[in-house]
Amino acid sequence: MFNIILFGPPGSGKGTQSQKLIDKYDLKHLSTGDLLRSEIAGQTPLGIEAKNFMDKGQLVPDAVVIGMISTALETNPNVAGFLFDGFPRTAAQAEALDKLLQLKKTSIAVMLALDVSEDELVKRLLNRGQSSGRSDDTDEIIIRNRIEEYESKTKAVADYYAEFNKVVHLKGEGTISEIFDSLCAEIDKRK
Ligand code: B4P
Repeated sequence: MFNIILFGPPGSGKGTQSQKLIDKYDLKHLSTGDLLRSEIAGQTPLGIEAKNFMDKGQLVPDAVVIGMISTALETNPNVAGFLFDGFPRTAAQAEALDKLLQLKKTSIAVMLALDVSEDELVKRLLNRGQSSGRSDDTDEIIIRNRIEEYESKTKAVADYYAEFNKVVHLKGEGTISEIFDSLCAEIDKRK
């Protein structure tokens, strides 16, 4: 199996690039943001709990997202690999992911981290909010809160994988296809 983490702050292009990468490399896309939004749409107890956090721009509790990923790994036993998008977002999630992958006798090949300036992130998310109607994309205070959560809780996840020499930082500003090409170049070096 070939497993990748696509990493970066909210609005850095993880979701956008994931769609293109899964097509090219035939990977199973696991986006915790998408999984949570589908629980919210289905008005499940998990979705109702998660919505309270997401609407404030806060991270959803670790136990909730780790449980979702564990289920997703179990229900996809025969894939070529996973593309993790928006997960792990805390050190506890990173440790849990390593253990889950060990059980499957596999590991993370590389973490690709997209670097984007804060002004550009806010601009992109407000822009998406106008068309998507996503409640966490329409209010600049909530967007800034998400970026703060990233700075205080998520950024350290890159340090965790850096200890194993698994992190590559890439410029996340430029056209979508330029960024896609630089992601593919890093993946192709490792496949
Ligand atoms: P996510 O769904 O993961 O969303 P995101 O980080 O906001 O966005 P993403 O990075 O995928 O968006 P993209 O840049 O592609 O998380 C939402 C919430 O869910 C979190 O705040 C949290 O509450 C919760 N959550 C999710 N995972 C969790 C976890 N593991 N633990 C706890 N809580 C969790 O797109 C942004 C915009 O930029 C788009 O409009 C796109 O078109 C545009 N764009 C992309 N690339 C561009 C480029 N190169 N140039 C210009 N615009 C670009």
